[in-house]
Amino acid sequence: MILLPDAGRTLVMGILNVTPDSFSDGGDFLAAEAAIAHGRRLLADGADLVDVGGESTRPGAERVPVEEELRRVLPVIRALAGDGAMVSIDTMRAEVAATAVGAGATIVNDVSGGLADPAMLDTVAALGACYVAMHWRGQSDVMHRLTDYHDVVADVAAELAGRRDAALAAGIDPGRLILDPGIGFAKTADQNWTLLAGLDGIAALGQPVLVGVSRKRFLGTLLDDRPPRQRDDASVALTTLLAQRGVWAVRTHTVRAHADAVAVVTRLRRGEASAPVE
Ligand code: PMM
Repeated sequence: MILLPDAGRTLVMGILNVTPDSFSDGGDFLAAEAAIAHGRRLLADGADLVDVGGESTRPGAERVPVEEELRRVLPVIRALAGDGAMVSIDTMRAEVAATAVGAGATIVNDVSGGLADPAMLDTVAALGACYVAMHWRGQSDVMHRLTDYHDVVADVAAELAGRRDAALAAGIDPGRLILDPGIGFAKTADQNWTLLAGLDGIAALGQPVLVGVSRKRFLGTLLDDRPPRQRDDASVALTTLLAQRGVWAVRTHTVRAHADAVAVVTRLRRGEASAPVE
């Protein structure tokens, strides 16, 4: 039986984009061997799980055919799961989710929260896999136009509650369901900050929360338009704050620094618990 991992601290999910056009990996890991080696490095650096994706979701990205998505991810999942690693599959397609779980993935990470493929929720329920439902309003080519919110925290929470209810109605086990506010998806830079500040509103939905901020554009906007790889220190700073707020996991490109940040937060918590009462 597949259980949701729980280490008593924030987990670190390492990103493995097996795509030629990922804005931050620049296609370095297109070849399966290189992708597998990178995945093993993420694990050696302290990743608790590796998120393997074969389709870019960066703003403006076009969809890839399902056969190509499978061709990219399957050898990588087989190798890493074969090593004993915990693997999630980053896909919006039920067919890819089912094939990936057959190859050893235990978590389906769906940035569309079940909206892109009507078969997704039933498929995940039948697989008995863990499921990440992210807040999403539309595909990457149109999402920049879908940023109208009355109150971004309340609206994202309400829309995610709808996805939670749909997932549970399809038969996904509540103990295997994770929610994600979808930082950078159909949100302006300011809306991302408001949402992060109001993350308690997402946690109040009663499910573990995953957050992905690593190298995202809103950090570039904050830092005088720095390119993705120069946003890593800011990403770690955010992870530190998110770990302090008890998120279930953070999704990141640079695992070592994020795992260190989580270790610091966890140790400091223990120190607080054992501090003498004045
Ligand atoms: N972001 C990206 C891709 N997949 N999955 C989840 N659950 N949450 C995210 O925030 C998320 C995701 C896009 O980022 P990338 O292109 O750097 O992988």
